[in-house]
Amino acid sequence: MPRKKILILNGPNLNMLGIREPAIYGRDTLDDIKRLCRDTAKPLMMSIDFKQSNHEGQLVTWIQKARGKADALILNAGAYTHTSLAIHDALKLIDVPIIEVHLSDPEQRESFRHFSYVGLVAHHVIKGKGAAGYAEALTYLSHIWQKS
Ligand code: DHK
Repeated sequence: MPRKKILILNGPNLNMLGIREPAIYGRDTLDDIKRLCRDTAKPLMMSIDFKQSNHEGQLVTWIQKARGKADALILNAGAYTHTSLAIHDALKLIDVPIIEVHLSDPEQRESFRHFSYVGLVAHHVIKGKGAAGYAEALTYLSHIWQKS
């Protein structure tokens, strides 16, 4: 069976993980999370493309380019989760499983983090599990593909 290609996108300020509010986001850096994803993906016969941008338009472009190329998308859109209709619309262009991931649990935080434009189109949401949530997203995908 060919390796499944997973696009993992990270939004604004996630490049600052490790330094950024560690009590909320943990001490893992984005490179640590990338390594965790690589290590988790390998035995699951998945290849990953792991990216981060602080720019909404860049994230939209990457989502558009995933059309017909990626087999699934794991997305932590950072603050754009709660604001970006543009990312929401781009997600509707791709016909693959979308897993929304958050390190923290936005619903346990300020009310302005409770609504998610990504959640309206995501197949599954993993939140509040820190870096381990990314690994769980990969495992979740392998389970849905095993069943199908
Ligand atoms: C990351 C962010 O940057 C916040 O803006 C979101 C999310 C929560 C996270 O928990 O990974 O509200």
